[in-house]
Amino acid sequence: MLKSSLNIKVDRRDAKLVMAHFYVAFIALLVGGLAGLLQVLVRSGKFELPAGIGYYQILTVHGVVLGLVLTTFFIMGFQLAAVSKTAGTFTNKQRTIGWIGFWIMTIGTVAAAVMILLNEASVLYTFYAPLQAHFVFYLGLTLVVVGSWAVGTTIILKYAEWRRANPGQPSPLLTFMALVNTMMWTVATIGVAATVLIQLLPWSLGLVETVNVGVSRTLFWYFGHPLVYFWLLPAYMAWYVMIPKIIGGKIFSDSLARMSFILFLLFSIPVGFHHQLLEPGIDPAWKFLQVVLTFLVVIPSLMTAFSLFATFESYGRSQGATGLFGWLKKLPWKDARFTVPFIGMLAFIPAGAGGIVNASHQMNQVVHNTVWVTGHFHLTVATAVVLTFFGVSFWLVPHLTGRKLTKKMNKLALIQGYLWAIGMTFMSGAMHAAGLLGAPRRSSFSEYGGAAQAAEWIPYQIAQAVGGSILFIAIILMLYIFVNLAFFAPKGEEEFPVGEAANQTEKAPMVFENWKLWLGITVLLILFAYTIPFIDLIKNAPPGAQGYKLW
Ligand code: HAS
Ligand code: CU
Repeated sequence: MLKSSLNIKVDRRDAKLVMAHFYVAFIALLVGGLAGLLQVLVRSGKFELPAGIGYYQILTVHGVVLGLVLTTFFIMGFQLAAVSKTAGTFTNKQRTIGWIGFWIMTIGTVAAAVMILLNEASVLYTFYAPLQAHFVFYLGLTLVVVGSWAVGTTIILKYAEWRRANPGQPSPLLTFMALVNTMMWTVATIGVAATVLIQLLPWSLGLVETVNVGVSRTLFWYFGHPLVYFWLLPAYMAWYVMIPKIIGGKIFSDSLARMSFILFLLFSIPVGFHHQLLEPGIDPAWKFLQVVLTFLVVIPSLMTAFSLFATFESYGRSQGATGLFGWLKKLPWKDARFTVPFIGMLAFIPAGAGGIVNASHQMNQVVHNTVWVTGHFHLTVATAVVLTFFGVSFWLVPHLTGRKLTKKMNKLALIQGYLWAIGMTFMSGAMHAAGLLGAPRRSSFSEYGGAAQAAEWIPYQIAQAVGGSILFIAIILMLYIFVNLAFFAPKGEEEFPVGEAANQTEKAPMVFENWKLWLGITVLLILFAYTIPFIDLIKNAPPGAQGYKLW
C-alpha cells in the first residue's frame, strides 16, 4: 500500500487547491518582507517613513501578514498536499470543503489587511486589549480561523475515510502528522475565537464599554503558544519524512516520529503562561506549573534533533564516512531541497536554547519585552520554519505545476539560503545582544531622551538594518524562484519525496491512533493548567478597560 503510493503524483484538482494557498502565502511574503525592511530602516535611526505612515502600522502589517497569513496559508496548502499524496486524492466533497475554507480565509485576510492599511488597526499581531482596532479587523481574523477549520475538516474527513478503508493499519506517517497538527490547531484556536467573539468584537462595536484585559491576554496565549508549534510541526514533517528521502537515507524511526507529534498535541497548549510570566493577576504557582509543562514540550524537539542526527549519521556511514563528524561530508550540500532546510535546522539549535532561557521563569525577567524575544522568534519561525517552507517549495511547487527545478534555480535557491543565513546572523544576533542590554521590542526609533543606556543599543540597531536588508534581498530571490517554478520553469516531473522507515518491519503501535485517549488527556491537561487561574482572573478582575487608539 505505502510503497505503491510513493510514485503517485498529487491529483491535478488537489494541486490547484494547494497552489491557491501558496499564491496567497507568497504574496504575503512580498508585502510582509517589505514592511520588515522598512522597520529595520526606521529603527536604525537613519530613515523616516514617508506619507505619514506609522511605524506601528508597518509593524502590524509585518506581524499579521508573515506571522499569521503566510504561515497559515502555506501550512494548510502543504498539509493538504501531504494528505492527498499519502492518503489518496480528495473526494469532490472533501475538496469543495477545502475550497470553501480557502475562500473564507482569503476574504478574512483581505478584510483585516484593508483595516490595517487604513490605519484603523495598528494593534500588532498580538492585538492586545486595551488597544482597540476597528471591528472589521477582528471579524477578518475570525474568518481566517473559521476558514482554517474548514480546510482542517478536509484533512480530518480524508483521514477518517482512510481509516475505514484500512482497518487495523497505522495511517501513513505524513497524514498522521497533518492530522495531529490540525487537531492541535482546532483545540488552540478555540481560545482566540473566544476572546475575539465574546470580548473584542462586542467591545469594538461599542456594545460593551470595557474589556477584561487579563482574560483576553490569557485566552490569546492559550492560542498563541500552540500557534508557534502549528508553524513548527509542518517543518518537522519535512525534517522527519522528506529530508531522509532527499538525502537518500531512511527515517530513523516511524514510531518515534509519531510519538513526538503526540507529545506536541498533549503539551503544546497548557503552557501559554510562559508568555505572561511578568503579568499581574496570575498566581505564581500556576505560572510555575506551566513552566514545568513548557519544559515537557521541549522533549519532543530533543527527540526530533536526536532522530535527525541519527538519520544523517546512518546515511553518512552507509556511504563510507568515518570518524565523529565524517558523515557531514557525505550530505548533499549542492541540493537546495536539503541545504536550505538544513540551515533552518542549524538555526533551530540556538533558537531552541533561547526559548529555554525565555521559559526559565526568573530569566524571563531579563529578556521579557526586550528585542531579544524578537531575535528568538526570527530564528525559530523566521529561519527554522520559513527556510524549511522554502525548501519544500523547491520541489512541491514544480511537482504541483508539472515543472522542474532547473540547475540554475537550484543554485539561486542555495544563494537565497546562504543570504538568509548571513542576514539573519546579523539581524537576530544583534537583536539578542541588544535585548540583553535592555533594548525594548515593539518600539520605534527613540533615543529615550538621550539616556546613556539607549546610546548603547544604536550600533546593534544598525547591524539589524544591515541584516534586514540582506534578508530582503533573499526574499526577492525567493519570490523570483517561486514565480519561476509556478509559471515559467520547463515542463517535467519533480519528485514528491516521502521517506521510508529504516526498519520496514516496524509497525507503529495502534494506540497512537486512539484519538479519544490523546484528545482526552489534552483536554484534562488544559483544564488542570487553566481552570483555577482563569476563575481567579474573572473573580478578582480590576475594573474593565476602555479601548485605546494610541496611533
Ligand atoms: Fe518561543 C516567545 C519559549 C520554541 C516562536 N516564541 C516566542 C514568540 C514567538 C515564538 C513568535 O518561555 C514571541 C511571541 C510574542 O510576540 O510575544 N519557545 C520557547 C521554548 C521553545 C520555543 C521553550 N518559539 C519556539 C518555536 C517558535 C517560537 C518553535 C516558532 C516556530 N518563546 C518561549 C517563551 C517566550 C517565547 C518563554 C516568551 C518570551 C517573553 O518573555 O515574551 C521550545 O519549543 C524550543 C525547543 C527546541 C529545541 C531545539 C531542538 C533542535 C532541533 C534541530 C536539530 C538540528 C539538526 C542539524 C539535527 C530544544 C530539532 C544539526 C546538524 C549539525 C551538523 C549541528
Ligand atoms: Cu510560547
